[in-house]
Amino acid sequence: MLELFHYLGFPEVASEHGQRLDQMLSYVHWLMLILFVGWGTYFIYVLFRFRASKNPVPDRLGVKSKASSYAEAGVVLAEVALIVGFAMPLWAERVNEFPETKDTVIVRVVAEQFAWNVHYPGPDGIFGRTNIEDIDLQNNPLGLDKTDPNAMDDITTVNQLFLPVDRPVLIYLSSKDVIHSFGIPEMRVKQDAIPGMEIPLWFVPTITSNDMKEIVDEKYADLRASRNIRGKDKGIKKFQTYEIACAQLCGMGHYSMRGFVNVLTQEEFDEWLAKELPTLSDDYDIW
Ligand SMILES: [Cu+2]
Repeated sequence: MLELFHYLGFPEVASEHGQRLDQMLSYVHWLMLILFVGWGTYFIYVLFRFRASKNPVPDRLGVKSKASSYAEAGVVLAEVALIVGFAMPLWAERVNEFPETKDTVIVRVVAEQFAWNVHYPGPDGIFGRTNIEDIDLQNNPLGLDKTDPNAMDDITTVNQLFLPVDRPVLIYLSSKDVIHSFGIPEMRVKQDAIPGMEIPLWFVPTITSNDMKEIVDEKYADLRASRNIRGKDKGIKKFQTYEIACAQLCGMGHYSMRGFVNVLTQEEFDEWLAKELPTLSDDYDIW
């Protein structure tokens, strides 16, 4: 079933919980397929079996067999098993069991029309204060208060989220204006960003952007070759890096509200951090 999903364009999975979520999705689709075929066959049988030409007089007693009750009970049991056994534990883990370990990467993401502002707390692990009055769309979209000592080592980026692989990521998501939705298809993550609320979400990326590029290139090489008519890759997009897609229609520029998630190895991530940090302390006004 999962192979079929992928053939139909389902994105690759690149997070820890994503694997289990896909597995559950596959079970749901198996159940739906069985129901579709089962009920469809039964419907056609009934149309034939009780056709008017052979049954001119209605039978007022109806069906006496218990078979359909058993079938329905079976369906209910299967659905309860899916909800209680798979869906609820998975969801509970997403909303109750936030990572609290030391190696958790904590980031704030603030959506606005039409960009994703990313805020890292820096080495001190404390987010600098932000004020509405300090917001300057060009130079300080987050309104970071530059007089706050905790803000000295903070890193901010626009539309670029850098994450190390295999470490839990905890994102505090909010919005400056309207409702947006933070979606990374490969991470199986999607969460509305709501003004006035700070909503936590978490996941563990398991494949770096570079590795994913290789996986996707390899996987789609044949498909691309077969569809490559007159030099155009028909409908097959090349993977560059993971993307944050805004999944709520949030205004005229919604289509352009695209961010990038760079999943790096720990060394690459440290390099990136080291590169960002001195710039901030040397020239504090670059924001
Ligand atoms: Cu949006």
